[in-house]
Amino acid sequence: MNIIDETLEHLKLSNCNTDGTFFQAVKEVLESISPLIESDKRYQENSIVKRLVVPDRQIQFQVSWLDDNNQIQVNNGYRVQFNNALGPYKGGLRFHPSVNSGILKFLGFEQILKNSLTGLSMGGAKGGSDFDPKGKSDAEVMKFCRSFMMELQKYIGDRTDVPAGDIGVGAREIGYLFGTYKNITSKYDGVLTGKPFFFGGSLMRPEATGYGVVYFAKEMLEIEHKKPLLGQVCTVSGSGNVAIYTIEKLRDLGAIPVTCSDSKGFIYDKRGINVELLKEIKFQKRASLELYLETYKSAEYVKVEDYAEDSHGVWNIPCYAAFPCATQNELSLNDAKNLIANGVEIVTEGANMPTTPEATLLFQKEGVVFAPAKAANAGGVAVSGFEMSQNASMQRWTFEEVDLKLQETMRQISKKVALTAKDYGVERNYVDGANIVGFKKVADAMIAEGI
Ligand code: NDP
Ligand code: 2IT
Repeated sequence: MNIIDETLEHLKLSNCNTDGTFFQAVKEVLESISPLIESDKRYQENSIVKRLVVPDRQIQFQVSWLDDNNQIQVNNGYRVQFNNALGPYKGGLRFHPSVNSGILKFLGFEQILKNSLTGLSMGGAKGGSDFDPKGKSDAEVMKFCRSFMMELQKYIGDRTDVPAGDIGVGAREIGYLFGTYKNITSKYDGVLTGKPFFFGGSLMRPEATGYGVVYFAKEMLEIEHKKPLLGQVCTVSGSGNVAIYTIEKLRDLGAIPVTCSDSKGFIYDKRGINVELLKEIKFQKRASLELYLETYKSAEYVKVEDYAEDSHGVWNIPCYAAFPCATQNELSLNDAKNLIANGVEIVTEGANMPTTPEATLLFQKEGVVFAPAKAANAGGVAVSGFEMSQNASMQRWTFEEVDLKLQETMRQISKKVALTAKDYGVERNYVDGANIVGFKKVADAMIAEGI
């Protein structure tokens, strides 16, 4: 048995759910890096693969808080500190009812390689809670965040572990979490990124993931000698932070993003989504997308209940470029078939692992350019890295400075990924390219640092 099969077997025996997202993420990475493991014995001699798939530590804690009716509510809180070979643990916090330790292990594992790809000094981590911010008052969100941070603050620090946002955690939550950390520790340091600008955040961090996704797609289209985004119809799923700024940048570059979605349904607006209205609905009103129809009666709204089986409505809309930006496994094999039948040329992942393994394989087999999340959405954490630099040096960079650095980061990642795929005999397989580049740097650091 080779080391890859041995590691996967070992995970199965250690009660890892083989149908879960963590196993899915690990399997993909290990399959990608097998040529590297075969060609360089150091990785086997140092048991790097076995060590990489086990988190350094997982913290689980109780989060009790008082709701607006003075009833005690109880949630689970987590932080998975996966690997710090390249720098302090770094990665977002997700507040969503579906959160459990398996999902956070998948996200933390992906984060190690993503952060490595940015070229910055950041290890990989993820955390969060099964708390659902939806429908809660600001006071309830604040009380939850205070209780969550009471425990989390024991394990984080600007040189130890630096959390940020993810699903359900935006500027409001980061503000409350930062305030609590500051109250408890009396420290005003860069312990969280994604802070609002006026108290230490980086300009462009809110936009960074979505903008970076579009910059990455642009680079990949150039590498592949395909038509640019200008004038092209694009489909986007999700309507949160990543989706909204993906739509905004697509519009700025002259593309026509025609869809967005949430957990209840999707909007199809042939003239292009009005991003200002979308921001108002989602950021200010925190309402359902159906509200879009009140302003644009000619747009279409399809409810989740009306989607065909094993299909997500957005992916039935013909497009040149598709951008899944909502959540994991939201683009199925059926969706991939529909997109291909409708002529899609490029799929760029904004969310983490939104495409199922079967759908990914089909895109690659059919020659669709497939830009994987850990490369394509690395712009968010890269600008988090820039925020850490600014906090540490007490400097503020301008929007233009951050934007230029972000564009350069996405360019460098796309080049490295494409070149590496070629060097390892898997030209155009950007999944393998990204996994090999990301892994190699972490693995070399782990060897150099010893056990
Ligand atoms: P938000 O909370 O801002 O938005 C999430 C969006 O996805 C919402 O439209 C939400 O709909 C939808 N969604 C979430 N869960 C589900 C679900 N189970 N089924 C259907 N729709 C769902 O999160 P972000 O935009 O920050 O994150 C989106 C994705 O991007 C995630 O995969 C995240 O890990 C990834 N990511 C985020 C980064 C960041 O900087 N924020 C950086 C890199 C990746 P609804 O409002 O109805 O719940
Ligand atoms: O998945 C991700 O890269 C994020 N949620 C952003 C993490 C960060 O630390 O900015």
